[in-house]
This record gives sequence, C-alpha cells and structure tokens, in this order.
Amino acid sequence: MSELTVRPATAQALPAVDLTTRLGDATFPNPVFTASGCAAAGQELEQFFDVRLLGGVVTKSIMLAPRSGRPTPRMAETPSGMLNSIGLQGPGIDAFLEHDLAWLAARGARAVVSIAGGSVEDYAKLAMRLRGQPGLAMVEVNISCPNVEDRGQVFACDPVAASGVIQAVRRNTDNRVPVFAKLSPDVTDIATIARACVNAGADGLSVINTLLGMAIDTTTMRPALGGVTGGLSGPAIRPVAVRCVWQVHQALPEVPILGMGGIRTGLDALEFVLAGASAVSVGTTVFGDPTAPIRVLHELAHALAQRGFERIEDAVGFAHRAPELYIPEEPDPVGDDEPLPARRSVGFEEDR
Ligand code: RRO
Repeated sequence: MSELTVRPATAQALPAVDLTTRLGDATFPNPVFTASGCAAAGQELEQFFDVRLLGGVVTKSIMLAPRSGRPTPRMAETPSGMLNSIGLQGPGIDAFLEHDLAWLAARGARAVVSIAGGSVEDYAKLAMRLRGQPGLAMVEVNISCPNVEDRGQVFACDPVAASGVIQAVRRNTDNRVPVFAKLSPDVTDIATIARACVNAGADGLSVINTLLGMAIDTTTMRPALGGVTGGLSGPAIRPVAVRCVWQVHQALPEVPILGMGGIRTGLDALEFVLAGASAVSVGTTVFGDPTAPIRVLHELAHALAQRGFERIEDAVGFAHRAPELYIPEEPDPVGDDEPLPARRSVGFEEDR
C-alpha cells in the first residue's frame, strides 16, 4: 500500500447501536453496501478500507458473455450528479466467477452479485451459474439498466416482463440466498412493479437504478455521451429515490428494501432508512471519495444513536408513523391563562 493511501479511522469504535439488518433470509452485520457499477467487485476499494467492514459489496452487473459496452464518452458531469452510459461493460460470468467472486470470497466479504440479461433465459442461466458459489450472500437482479439499445429490455418498466425475470431467477437460485429486484424510477407507479416482483418471488427490492437522462455539449452541439442517453445518478436524484423508497415501503411494509440514490453522508442514509430502507448502497460519491461507504456507516451509526435508536431496525420506516398529537400544557391552576388553543397535530398535512 502506498504511503499516500488514505485509510479512514475504521478502528474507531461505533456507537452502541445494533446495526444488524435482515434482507430476506440473510443477516448482514451492518446496513451499508456499495452500489452496483460504482466499485467494480470491490478490489479497487481495498486500498482504502477493509471491504469486510461493509454490510456487503454489490458488484457491477454481470452478463453471460463478455461485453465491451457503449461508445465513448461514457460519462458526463451534471449539476449535483453525473450521467453514465457504460452499457453493461464486463468480462462475462465465467471470468467474473473465476476472478471477482473468488476474490471477494477469499477476502471474506459478503458478495451481492448483480446480474443482467437480454432475455428471461439469460437471467435463468446466470442464476444457475451462481448456485453454490462461495461468498455469494445475495443476488440483485438488474432489470432496470437504462443503457440498453432496446428499451423493450428494461424489464422493470413492465410488471409482466419484470415478474417473468424474477420468477426465473428465484427458481434457479439457492433457497437460502435472497433475490432482490432492482427497480427503475422511470415508471408511472413504482409500487405496481414492486408488487409484481414480490409476487413473482423477490425477497426484497433495490430502489432505485439511475434515471434516464441526457446532456448536449454546447461546443460540439452534439449529445455529450457516445450512447446519446445515459443514467443520471448522484445527489441530484436523492429526492426521487427517497420518494420511491417511501412509496414502495408504504405499499409493501414487510418487504425489505436496499435503498440507493445520491447518498453522500450518514444523514442521507438515515433519510432512506426512515423512508423504509433496511440497508443502503453508496454509489456515485465513491468516485470522488473512495472511503465514503465506511464514513457513511460511522455517520449513520452516530446519527441513530443521537436520535435514541438502539437498533437500526427500529428506525426502518420510522417517518411513516402517524404524526404525534400536540398536547398543550395543563391550564394554569391560578386560572389567569389565555384560553387554550384547539388541539393541533405537529407535521405536514399532505401525507396524512
Ligand atoms: O452499465 C451501465 O451502463 C449501467 C447499468 Br448496468 C445500470 O444498471 N445503471 C446504469 O446507470 N448504468
């Protein structure tokens, strides 16, 4: 390791909050994961911190065959975010199992393998290839990649297509390994897609993938990305992501959610937990601050402790509780008070 390598103070004790989180039948020691596509398969992060300290490492979506992806440029900065148009570049499942998953398993990290395909059959084959693989903690089924040539392949935009993929993956995956469906925000009603995935056998939901976006270079007066359109990520999308987590948790309160979209700090992560996420993925911010996942973990733990939570699971969906009633103090026994105001509740009217 270079002397210049920055290692956060991970030896620092976490506050006494039980951070254990359950996602389907799997238990993770803490709720902070990497986000798919932002840290390959974790090796690049290892120079900054021990990846075993994370809840899990979510790998870049892998397909059956190697794939070179879309034309360059593949990234463009946008206000408080970025666009990517990678196009599922990757080594294919065989090389992934041999090099990437094997490395994560040897390292002792919990691997959440993201899979992507062009057909139900592709997904089924990928699930079969993952069966029995050491280190596999969970499968994230990417049915929402925005960077495919054929928009018909965005299975997450149609409840029937989404359930076909999830059913095939669930059928071909070890029972003890949770299957999560990764949803797209680019739909009219995300709860409908979420319900279809759960009815098809998904144990949980990853919410959300990037939003379909576009930028035009005003010098060349051409699209900024080689692939023309791309996936928008970063803090710009956080309110959309929090809204989606909120809606999915409201519709399916018993279904675990892995929440993501523009998380940079522990308080950002707390927003997702309060909206209904049992765990979070830290993505785009890693490009500028590779230590972010471990920092977010510490910040989230402190934020939970400061708010009096002894267990993270008590905070999951906490923002959905009914607004507390504001009870005015007892009238002054001397009897010279102004008349009491009518009882009113604290909080905003609109979401009641
Ligand atoms: O590879 C990509 O271009 C990509 C994927 Br698979 C995805 O799920 N989301 C995204 O923004 N980019």
